[in-house]
Amino acid sequence: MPARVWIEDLWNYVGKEVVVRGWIHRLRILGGINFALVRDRSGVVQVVDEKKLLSDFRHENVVEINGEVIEEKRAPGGIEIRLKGVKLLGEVYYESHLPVQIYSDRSVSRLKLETLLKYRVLTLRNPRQRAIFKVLNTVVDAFREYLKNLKFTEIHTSKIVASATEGGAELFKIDYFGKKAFLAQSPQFYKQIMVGVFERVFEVGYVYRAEKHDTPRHLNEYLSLDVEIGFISGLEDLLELETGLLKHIFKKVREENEEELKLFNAQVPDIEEIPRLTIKEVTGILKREFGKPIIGLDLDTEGERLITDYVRKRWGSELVFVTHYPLSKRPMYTYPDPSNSELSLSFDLIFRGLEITTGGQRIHDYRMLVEKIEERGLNPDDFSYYLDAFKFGMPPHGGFAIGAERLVSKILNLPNIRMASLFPRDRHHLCP
Ligand code: AMO
Repeated sequence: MPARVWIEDLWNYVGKEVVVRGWIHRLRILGGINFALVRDRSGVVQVVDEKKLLSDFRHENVVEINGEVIEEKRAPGGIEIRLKGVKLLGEVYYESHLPVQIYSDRSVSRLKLETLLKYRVLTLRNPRQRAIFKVLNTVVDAFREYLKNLKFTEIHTSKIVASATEGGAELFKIDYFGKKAFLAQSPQFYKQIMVGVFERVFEVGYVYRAEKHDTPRHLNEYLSLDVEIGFISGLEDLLELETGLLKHIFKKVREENEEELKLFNAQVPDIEEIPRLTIKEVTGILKREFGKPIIGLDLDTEGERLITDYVRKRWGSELVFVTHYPLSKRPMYTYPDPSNSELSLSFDLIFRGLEITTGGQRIHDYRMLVEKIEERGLNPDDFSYYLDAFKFGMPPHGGFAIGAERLVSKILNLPNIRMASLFPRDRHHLCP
Protein backbone atom coordinates (compact mmCIF):
# COMPACT_ATOMS: atom_id res chain seq x y z
CA MET A 1 0.00 0.00 0.00
CA PRO A 2 1.49 3.41 -0.97
CA ALA A 3 2.23 5.95 1.80
CA ARG A 4 -0.24 8.69 2.73
CA VAL A 5 -0.37 11.63 0.29
CA TRP A 6 -1.41 15.16 1.32
CA ILE A 7 -4.33 16.49 -0.70
CA GLU A 8 -2.31 19.54 -1.73
CA ASP A 9 0.25 17.24 -3.40
CA LEU A 10 -2.21 15.15 -5.44
CA TRP A 11 -1.25 16.90 -8.68
CA ASN A 12 2.02 14.99 -8.57
CA TYR A 13 0.13 11.69 -8.61
CA VAL A 14 -2.16 11.96 -11.65
CA GLY A 15 -2.71 8.43 -13.08
CA LYS A 16 -1.41 6.80 -9.90
CA GLU A 17 -3.08 5.12 -6.97
CA VAL A 18 -2.81 6.96 -3.66
CA VAL A 19 -3.83 6.73 -0.02
CA VAL A 20 -5.45 9.83 1.49
CA ARG A 21 -6.53 10.28 5.09
CA GLY A 22 -8.99 12.85 6.31
CA TRP A 23 -12.58 13.71 7.10
CA ILE A 24 -15.71 13.30 4.97
CA HIS A 25 -16.31 16.96 4.30
CA ARG A 26 -19.39 16.39 2.19
CA LEU A 27 -21.29 13.38 0.84
CA ARG A 28 -23.88 13.43 -1.95
CA ILE A 29 -25.64 10.85 -4.02
CA LEU A 30 -25.98 11.95 -7.66
CA GLY A 31 -27.28 9.71 -10.44
CA GLY A 32 -26.70 6.59 -8.41
CA ILE A 33 -23.05 7.49 -7.69
CA ASN A 34 -21.69 8.84 -4.41
CA PHE A 35 -19.68 12.02 -4.61
CA ALA A 36 -17.67 12.89 -1.55
CA LEU A 37 -15.36 15.68 -0.60
CA VAL A 38 -12.52 14.61 1.67
CA ARG A 39 -10.61 17.16 3.74
CA ASP A 40 -7.16 16.94 5.31
CA ARG A 41 -4.85 19.56 6.82
CA SER A 42 -3.85 20.74 3.38
CA GLY A 43 -7.06 20.88 1.34
CA VAL A 44 -10.20 19.25 0.01
CA VAL A 45 -10.53 16.73 -2.84
CA GLN A 46 -13.49 15.26 -4.70
CA VAL A 47 -13.87 11.49 -4.42
CA VAL A 48 -16.01 9.59 -6.93
CA ASP A 49 -17.49 6.45 -5.43
CA GLU A 50 -19.07 4.36 -8.22
CA LYS A 51 -19.11 1.21 -6.08
CA LYS A 52 -21.09 3.04 -3.38
CA LEU A 53 -18.61 2.12 -0.65
CA LEU A 54 -19.40 5.35 1.19
CA SER A 55 -23.19 4.97 1.36
CA ASP A 56 -23.26 4.36 5.11
CA PHE A 57 -20.69 7.02 5.97
CA ARG A 58 -21.57 10.40 7.44
CA HIS A 59 -20.19 13.93 7.43
CA GLU A 60 -16.98 14.25 9.51
CA ASN A 61 -16.33 10.49 9.63
CA VAL A 62 -12.57 10.09 9.66
CA VAL A 63 -11.45 7.83 6.83
CA GLU A 64 -8.54 6.38 4.95
CA ILE A 65 -9.31 6.06 1.27
CA ASN A 66 -7.39 4.71 -1.66
CA GLY A 67 -8.01 5.21 -5.33
CA GLU A 68 -6.68 6.55 -8.60
CA VAL A 69 -5.98 10.26 -9.15
CA ILE A 70 -7.64 11.56 -12.32
CA GLU A 71 -7.52 14.97 -13.93
CA GLU A 72 -11.11 16.18 -14.17
CA LYS A 73 -11.93 19.74 -15.22
CA ARG A 74 -15.38 19.70 -13.61
CA ALA A 75 -14.05 18.70 -10.18
CA PRO A 76 -13.21 21.43 -7.66
CA GLY A 77 -9.47 22.01 -8.07
CA GLY A 78 -9.40 20.13 -11.40
CA ILE A 79 -8.58 16.76 -9.90
CA GLU A 80 -10.48 13.83 -8.35
CA ILE A 81 -9.95 10.40 -6.85
CA ARG A 82 -11.78 7.32 -8.18
CA LEU A 83 -12.45 5.39 -4.99
CA LYS A 84 -11.22 1.81 -4.72
CA GLY A 85 -11.34 1.21 -0.99
CA VAL A 86 -12.19 2.91 2.31
CA LYS A 87 -11.39 2.28 5.97
CA LEU A 88 -13.21 3.96 8.85
CA LEU A 89 -10.71 5.55 11.27
CA GLY A 90 -13.07 7.65 13.40
CA GLU A 91 -16.80 7.31 14.13
CA VAL A 92 -19.21 10.25 14.57
CA TYR A 93 -21.97 10.61 17.15
CA TYR A 94 -24.63 13.18 16.34
CA GLU A 95 -28.34 13.21 15.50
CA SER A 96 -29.48 13.53 11.90
CA HIS A 97 -27.40 16.57 10.81
CA LEU A 98 -24.29 18.43 11.82
CA PRO A 99 -25.36 21.61 13.65
CA VAL A 100 -23.54 23.67 11.00
CA GLN A 101 -22.90 22.88 7.34
CA ILE A 102 -19.18 23.39 7.54
CA TYR A 103 -18.51 22.31 3.95
CA SER A 104 -20.15 25.49 2.71
CA ASP A 105 -18.03 28.65 3.06
CA ARG A 106 -21.14 30.63 2.19
CA SER A 107 -23.33 29.27 4.92
CA VAL A 108 -20.53 29.46 7.52
CA SER A 109 -19.74 33.06 6.61
CA ARG A 110 -23.43 33.93 7.00
CA LEU A 111 -23.65 32.51 10.52
CA LYS A 112 -24.22 34.91 13.36
CA LEU A 113 -21.04 35.42 15.38
CA GLU A 114 -22.78 33.79 18.33
CA THR A 115 -23.40 30.58 16.36
CA LEU A 116 -19.90 30.64 14.88
CA LEU A 117 -18.50 30.69 18.42
CA LYS A 118 -21.04 28.31 19.96
CA TYR A 119 -20.05 25.55 17.54
CA ARG A 120 -16.39 26.62 17.45
CA VAL A 121 -15.01 23.06 17.62
CA LEU A 122 -16.81 22.40 14.35
CA THR A 123 -16.80 25.80 12.60
CA LEU A 124 -13.00 25.98 12.88
CA ARG A 125 -12.89 22.96 10.55
CA ASN A 126 -14.41 25.03 7.77
CA PRO A 127 -11.51 25.80 5.38
CA ARG A 128 -12.28 29.52 5.30
CA GLN A 129 -12.38 29.82 9.10
CA ARG A 130 -9.26 27.67 9.37
CA ALA A 131 -7.51 30.01 6.92
CA ILE A 132 -7.62 32.86 9.47
CA PHE A 133 -5.35 30.88 11.77
CA LYS A 134 -2.98 29.96 9.00
CA VAL A 135 -2.50 33.69 8.46
CA LEU A 136 -2.02 34.20 12.21
CA ASN A 137 0.55 31.43 12.11
CA THR A 138 2.46 33.19 9.33
CA VAL A 139 2.28 36.52 11.18
CA VAL A 140 3.82 35.00 14.32
CA ASP A 141 6.49 33.08 12.36
CA ALA A 142 7.45 36.19 10.40
CA PHE A 143 7.56 38.27 13.61
CA ARG A 144 9.99 35.79 15.13
CA GLU A 145 12.05 35.40 11.98
CA TYR A 146 12.57 39.14 11.44
CA LEU A 147 13.57 39.85 15.03
CA LYS A 148 15.85 36.83 15.36
CA ASN A 149 17.72 38.02 12.28
CA LEU A 150 18.29 41.30 14.13
CA LYS A 151 19.77 39.38 17.10
CA PHE A 152 16.73 39.60 19.36
CA THR A 153 16.25 36.87 21.97
CA GLU A 154 12.81 35.38 22.53
CA ILE A 155 11.72 35.46 26.18
CA HIS A 156 8.87 33.89 28.14
CA THR A 157 7.74 35.83 31.18
CA SER A 158 5.23 35.09 33.91
CA LYS A 159 1.60 35.91 33.43
CA ILE A 160 0.97 35.87 37.19
CA VAL A 161 2.09 39.22 38.52
CA ALA A 162 2.03 41.37 41.64
CA SER A 163 1.21 44.76 40.09
CA ALA A 164 -0.29 46.64 37.16
CA THR A 165 1.91 47.96 34.34
CA GLU A 166 -0.47 49.87 32.12
CA GLY A 167 -2.23 52.15 34.61
CA GLY A 168 -5.70 52.53 33.14
CA ALA A 169 -6.45 49.02 31.88
CA GLU A 170 -8.24 46.81 34.39
CA LEU A 171 -6.70 43.72 35.96
CA PHE A 172 -8.07 40.27 36.69
CA LYS A 173 -7.44 39.49 40.35
CA ILE A 174 -6.43 36.00 41.41
CA ASP A 175 -5.94 34.34 44.75
CA TYR A 176 -2.29 33.28 44.86
CA PHE A 177 -1.99 31.04 47.94
CA GLY A 178 -3.85 33.62 49.98
CA LYS A 179 -1.99 36.59 48.49
CA LYS A 180 -3.48 39.06 46.03
CA ALA A 181 -2.06 38.63 42.52
CA PHE A 182 -3.14 39.55 39.00
CA LEU A 183 -3.07 38.20 35.47
CA ALA A 184 -0.49 40.20 33.50
CA GLN A 185 -1.95 42.89 31.24
CA SER A 186 1.40 43.18 29.42
CA PRO A 187 4.94 41.78 29.78
CA GLN A 188 6.01 45.45 29.94
CA PHE A 189 8.16 45.41 33.12
CA TYR A 190 9.75 42.06 32.37
CA LYS A 191 10.65 42.91 28.79
CA GLN A 192 12.31 46.10 30.04
CA ILE A 193 14.17 44.22 32.77
CA MET A 194 15.34 41.77 30.11
CA VAL A 195 16.85 44.61 28.04
CA GLY A 196 19.34 44.74 30.94
CA VAL A 197 20.19 41.12 30.12
CA PHE A 198 19.93 40.62 26.35
CA GLU A 199 19.59 44.22 25.00
CA ARG A 200 17.05 43.02 22.42
CA VAL A 201 14.09 40.85 23.36
CA PHE A 202 10.67 39.85 22.13
CA GLU A 203 7.79 37.79 23.47
CA VAL A 204 4.74 36.15 21.97
CA GLY A 205 2.24 35.58 24.75
CA TYR A 206 -1.30 35.99 25.99
CA VAL A 207 -2.11 39.00 28.14
CA TYR A 208 -5.25 39.77 30.10
CA ARG A 209 -7.46 42.82 30.29
CA ALA A 210 -10.45 42.87 32.62
CA GLU A 211 -12.06 45.74 30.74
CA LYS A 212 -15.81 45.43 30.47
CA HIS A 213 -15.71 46.46 26.79
CA ASP A 214 -18.06 44.66 24.49
CA THR A 215 -16.81 45.87 21.12
CA PRO A 216 -15.66 44.30 17.84
CA ARG A 217 -12.04 45.31 18.72
CA HIS A 218 -11.58 44.19 22.33
CA LEU A 219 -10.81 40.79 23.81
CA ASN A 220 -10.20 40.07 27.49
CA GLU A 221 -7.34 37.76 26.55
CA TYR A 222 -5.25 38.57 23.49
CA LEU A 223 -1.97 37.56 21.93
CA SER A 224 0.57 40.31 22.43
CA LEU A 225 3.59 40.51 20.12
CA ASP A 226 6.02 42.43 22.32
CA VAL A 227 9.34 43.98 21.35
CA GLU A 228 11.92 45.82 23.47
CA ILE A 229 15.31 47.13 22.31
CA GLY A 230 18.23 48.80 24.09
CA PHE A 231 20.70 51.47 22.94
CA ILE A 232 18.21 53.41 20.81
CA SER A 233 18.88 57.03 19.90
CA GLY A 234 15.22 58.03 19.93
CA LEU A 235 11.67 57.38 18.88
CA GLU A 236 12.65 57.17 15.19
CA ASP A 237 14.58 53.94 15.80
CA LEU A 238 11.37 52.33 17.05
CA LEU A 239 9.29 53.56 14.13
CA GLU A 240 11.89 52.25 11.71
CA LEU A 241 12.04 48.91 13.48
CA GLU A 242 8.28 48.45 13.33
CA THR A 243 8.15 49.54 9.68
CA GLY A 244 10.75 46.91 8.72
CA LEU A 245 9.01 44.29 10.84
CA LEU A 246 5.57 44.89 9.31
CA LYS A 247 7.04 45.00 5.83
CA HIS A 248 8.47 41.54 6.46
CA ILE A 249 5.25 40.20 8.02
CA PHE A 250 3.17 41.48 5.07
CA LYS A 251 5.62 40.02 2.56
CA LYS A 252 5.51 36.62 4.23
CA VAL A 253 1.70 36.62 4.38
CA ARG A 254 1.56 37.53 0.68
CA GLU A 255 3.99 34.73 -0.19
CA GLU A 256 2.67 31.99 2.06
CA ASN A 257 -1.05 32.68 2.28
CA GLU A 258 -2.09 33.33 -1.30
CA GLU A 259 -4.97 30.83 -1.00
CA GLU A 260 -6.11 32.14 2.37
CA LEU A 261 -6.05 35.76 1.16
CA LYS A 262 -8.16 34.77 -1.85
CA LEU A 263 -10.82 33.27 0.42
CA PHE A 264 -11.23 36.68 2.05
CA ASN A 265 -10.63 38.73 -1.08
CA ALA A 266 -7.93 40.46 0.97
CA GLN A 267 -5.09 42.68 -0.22
CA VAL A 268 -2.00 42.98 1.96
CA PRO A 269 -0.37 46.42 1.88
CA ASP A 270 2.99 46.69 0.15
CA ILE A 271 4.66 49.28 2.35
CA GLU A 272 7.76 51.36 1.82
CA GLU A 273 7.44 54.16 4.35
CA ILE A 274 4.64 54.65 6.89
CA PRO A 275 3.57 58.30 7.24
CA ARG A 276 4.27 59.82 10.67
CA LEU A 277 2.07 62.50 12.23
CA THR A 278 2.11 63.91 15.73
CA ILE A 279 -1.16 63.66 17.65
CA LYS A 280 -1.27 67.47 17.52
CA GLU A 281 -1.10 67.38 13.71
CA VAL A 282 -3.73 64.64 13.62
CA THR A 283 -6.24 66.51 15.77
CA GLY A 284 -5.55 69.62 13.65
CA ILE A 285 -6.33 67.67 10.46
CA LEU A 286 -9.50 66.18 11.96
CA LYS A 287 -10.74 69.62 12.95
CA ARG A 288 -9.82 71.27 9.65
CA GLU A 289 -10.87 68.51 7.24
CA PHE A 290 -13.77 66.88 9.06
CA GLY A 291 -14.92 69.55 11.53
CA LYS A 292 -14.28 67.12 14.38
CA PRO A 293 -14.17 68.89 17.75
CA ILE A 294 -10.96 68.33 19.71
CA ILE A 295 -11.38 66.97 23.22
CA GLY A 296 -7.81 66.74 24.49
CA LEU A 297 -5.00 65.34 22.37
CA ASP A 298 -6.49 61.91 21.81
CA LEU A 299 -8.09 59.74 19.16
CA ASP A 300 -11.41 57.96 19.48
CA THR A 301 -12.70 55.20 17.18
CA GLU A 302 -14.15 57.68 14.72
CA GLY A 303 -10.93 59.74 14.76
CA GLU A 304 -8.90 56.63 13.92
CA ARG A 305 -11.17 55.93 10.98
CA LEU A 306 -11.11 59.51 9.70
CA ILE A 307 -7.34 59.90 9.89
CA THR A 308 -6.99 56.59 8.03
CA ASP A 309 -9.21 57.96 5.23
CA TYR A 310 -7.17 61.16 5.11
CA VAL A 311 -3.80 59.40 5.03
CA ARG A 312 -5.02 56.94 2.39
CA LYS A 313 -6.13 59.77 0.10
CA ARG A 314 -3.15 61.99 0.76
CA TRP A 315 -0.29 59.46 0.79
CA GLY A 316 -1.86 56.22 -0.47
CA SER A 317 -0.96 54.51 2.81
CA GLU A 318 -3.23 52.27 4.88
CA LEU A 319 -1.03 52.70 7.92
CA VAL A 320 -0.08 55.78 9.90
CA PHE A 321 2.11 56.37 12.95
CA VAL A 322 0.67 58.86 15.41
CA THR A 323 3.35 60.16 17.78
CA HIS A 324 3.98 62.43 20.79
CA TYR A 325 0.87 61.78 22.86
CA PRO A 326 0.43 63.84 26.03
CA LEU A 327 2.59 62.40 28.82
CA SER A 328 -0.40 62.32 31.16
CA LYS A 329 -2.22 59.90 28.81
CA ARG A 330 0.63 57.39 28.79
CA PRO A 331 1.89 54.99 31.49
CA MET A 332 4.46 56.20 34.04
CA TYR A 333 7.38 54.46 32.27
CA THR A 334 7.02 56.66 29.16
CA TYR A 335 9.89 59.05 28.32
CA PRO A 336 8.94 62.75 28.33
CA ASP A 337 9.57 64.67 25.12
CA PRO A 338 12.74 66.74 25.84
CA SER A 339 11.39 69.60 23.69
CA ASN A 340 7.97 69.72 25.42
CA SER A 341 7.60 68.14 28.83
CA GLU A 342 3.80 67.93 28.44
CA LEU A 343 4.28 65.45 25.59
CA SER A 344 5.92 62.03 25.42
CA LEU A 345 8.14 59.99 23.11
CA SER A 346 5.33 57.57 22.40
CA PHE A 347 3.38 56.36 19.40
CA ASP A 348 0.44 54.35 18.15
CA LEU A 349 0.19 52.66 14.78
CA ILE A 350 -3.18 52.79 13.06
CA PHE A 351 -3.90 50.22 10.35
CA ARG A 352 -7.13 50.46 8.32
CA GLY A 353 -8.76 52.56 11.02
CA LEU A 354 -7.69 50.48 14.04
CA GLU A 355 -4.88 50.94 16.56
CA ILE A 356 -2.77 47.81 16.23
CA THR A 357 0.33 48.96 18.16
CA THR A 358 1.33 51.11 21.09
CA GLY A 359 4.95 51.86 21.91
CA GLY A 360 7.53 54.39 22.90
CA GLN A 361 10.84 55.24 24.46
CA ARG A 362 11.03 54.38 28.17
CA ILE A 363 12.56 56.19 31.10
CA HIS A 364 15.86 54.42 31.81
CA ASP A 365 17.16 56.55 34.68
CA TYR A 366 16.31 55.22 38.15
CA ARG A 367 15.82 58.63 39.79
CA MET A 368 13.66 59.97 37.01
CA LEU A 369 11.51 56.81 37.06
CA VAL A 370 10.95 57.02 40.84
CA GLU A 371 10.01 60.69 40.44
CA LYS A 372 7.47 59.90 37.69
CA ILE A 373 5.94 57.08 39.73
CA GLU A 374 5.53 59.41 42.70
CA GLU A 375 4.14 62.24 40.53
CA ARG A 376 1.29 59.90 39.61
CA GLY A 377 0.50 59.25 43.25
CA LEU A 378 1.84 55.69 43.04
CA ASN A 379 4.12 54.06 45.60
CA PRO A 380 7.61 53.13 44.28
CA ASP A 381 7.71 50.28 46.84
CA ASP A 382 5.00 48.54 44.83
CA PHE A 383 7.38 48.38 41.87
CA SER A 384 10.56 47.48 43.74
CA TYR A 385 11.56 44.48 41.61
CA TYR A 386 11.12 46.55 38.44
CA LEU A 387 13.00 49.53 39.88
CA ASP A 388 15.90 47.32 40.96
CA ALA A 389 16.83 46.76 37.31
CA PHE A 390 17.23 50.51 36.92
CA LYS A 391 19.44 50.80 40.00
CA PHE A 392 21.87 48.47 38.29
CA GLY A 393 22.16 50.42 35.02
CA MET A 394 19.88 50.43 32.00
CA PRO A 395 20.59 51.77 28.50
CA PRO A 396 18.23 54.15 26.66
CA HIS A 397 15.57 51.78 25.36
CA GLY A 398 12.08 51.44 24.01
CA GLY A 399 9.68 49.06 22.39
CA PHE A 400 6.16 48.33 21.35
CA ALA A 401 3.41 45.72 21.33
CA ILE A 402 1.27 44.58 18.43
CA GLY A 403 -2.14 43.02 19.12
CA ALA A 404 -1.96 39.86 16.96
CA GLU A 405 -5.72 39.37 16.57
CA ARG A 406 -6.17 43.03 15.64
CA LEU A 407 -3.45 42.79 13.00
CA VAL A 408 -4.91 39.61 11.48
CA SER A 409 -8.47 40.91 11.53
CA LYS A 410 -7.35 44.00 9.63
CA ILE A 411 -5.27 41.99 7.12
CA LEU A 412 -8.34 39.87 6.30
CA ASN A 413 -10.93 42.65 6.79
CA LEU A 414 -12.76 40.63 9.45
CA PRO A 415 -15.70 42.47 10.99
CA ASN A 416 -14.94 41.29 14.52
CA ILE A 417 -11.68 40.57 16.38
CA ARG A 418 -13.23 37.43 17.93
CA MET A 419 -13.02 35.76 14.53
CA ALA A 420 -9.21 35.93 14.78
CA SER A 421 -9.10 34.19 18.16
CA LEU A 422 -9.50 30.39 18.25
CA PHE A 423 -11.45 30.36 21.51
CA PRO A 424 -12.05 34.01 22.32
CA ARG A 425 -12.41 35.21 25.87
CA ASP A 426 -14.78 38.10 26.35
CA ARG A 427 -17.44 39.00 28.91
CA HIS A 428 -19.80 36.43 27.48
CA HIS A 429 -17.47 33.64 26.39
CA LEU A 430 -15.51 31.40 28.70
CA CYS A 431 -16.35 28.24 26.81
CA PRO A 432 -15.30 26.59 24.48
P1 AMO B 1 -1.54 48.80 24.93
O1 AMO B 1 -2.30 48.65 26.20
O2 AMO B 1 -1.91 49.95 24.06
O3 AMO B 1 0.03 48.93 25.24
O4 AMO B 1 -1.66 47.48 24.09
C1 AMO B 1 -0.85 47.26 22.94
C2 AMO B 1 -1.65 46.72 21.78
O5 AMO B 1 -2.37 45.57 22.19
C3 AMO B 1 -3.61 45.51 21.52
N1 AMO B 1 -4.70 45.51 22.52
C4 AMO B 1 -5.79 44.73 22.47
N2 AMO B 1 -6.18 43.79 21.58
C5 AMO B 1 -7.34 43.15 21.81
N3 AMO B 1 -8.13 43.38 22.87
C6 AMO B 1 -7.78 44.29 23.82
N4 AMO B 1 -8.55 44.49 24.89
C7 AMO B 1 -6.56 45.02 23.63
N5 AMO B 1 -5.92 45.97 24.33
C8 AMO B 1 -4.79 46.26 23.65
C9 AMO B 1 -3.69 46.70 20.62
C10 AMO B 1 -2.73 47.66 21.26
O6 AMO B 1 -2.20 48.57 20.34
N6 AMO B 1 2.86 47.83 27.25
C11 AMO B 1 2.23 48.55 26.17
C12 AMO B 1 2.96 48.32 24.86
C13 AMO B 1 4.35 48.92 24.80
O7 AMO B 1 4.46 50.14 25.02
O8 AMO B 1 5.31 48.19 24.51
C14 AMO B 1 0.78 48.11 26.04
O9 AMO B 1 0.38 47.07 26.51
O10 AMO B 1 -3.24 46.30 19.34
